[in-house]
Amino acid sequence: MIPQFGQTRSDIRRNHALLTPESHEWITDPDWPGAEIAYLISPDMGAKFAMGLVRTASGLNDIAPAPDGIARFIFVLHGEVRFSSGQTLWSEGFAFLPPDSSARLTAPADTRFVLFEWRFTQRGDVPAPVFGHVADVEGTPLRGDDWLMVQKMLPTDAGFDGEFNIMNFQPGASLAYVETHFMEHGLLLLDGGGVYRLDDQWYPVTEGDAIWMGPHVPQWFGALGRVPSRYLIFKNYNRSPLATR
Ligand code: UGY
Ligand code: MN
Repeated sequence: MIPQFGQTRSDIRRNHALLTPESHEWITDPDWPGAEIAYLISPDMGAKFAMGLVRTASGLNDIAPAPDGIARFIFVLHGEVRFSSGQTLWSEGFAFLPPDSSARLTAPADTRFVLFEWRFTQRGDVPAPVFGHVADVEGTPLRGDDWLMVQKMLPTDAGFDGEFNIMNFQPGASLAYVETHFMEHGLLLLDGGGVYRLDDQWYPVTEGDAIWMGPHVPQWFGALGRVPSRYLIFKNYNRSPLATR
């Protein structure tokens, strides 16, 4: 890719987007002193959630919780993230912070993580925070295909309004059919690559690429190459399309 001639693999459309690293715009945000953030997905493009990559320059010290009503999910890519509630996460550690969480966040220099934020749709009691590590999450075959294992990082009970999964594809494995569903996705490709079909486009994708899939967008992935592919994926879940978000 030669950006000096104006090319990018990024492609932002009405109902989906591919966001590739060479086009990331890193900004500062007064709510995150010490960080640079590339917001890749936002309500401005039509999504009902935000997804950003956060990297620390000098480090983060005692970052305040999200505004009222907003839930957060944090997935550590590199370095260390500590919470005032006592937990420490390392690479591939994750945290779900419900909208009423008071946990504050600290991280040393050279830390990178993915940040999701969304307006939480409460049903019954607000769930407690969840902390964990991908290596400790059991995988299950997607629709019986053991070449496509899904690790669900959050419990599936009715209190949760979304799911965060790691999808693990053996080389050559693919989604069984072209999915079309009202739920949205935010995705970060962690390893490997392949071809992602979004609407009527087929995109070559590789590690570090991010994708927004809007409601109802036809979607399919086939893993290529000689190593397994993995992606982190968010999906609003457990709520009817008419539930307010
Ligand atoms: O959970 C999902 O909807 C998932 N199978 N979608 C996807 O990987 N694009
Ligand atoms: Mn899907």
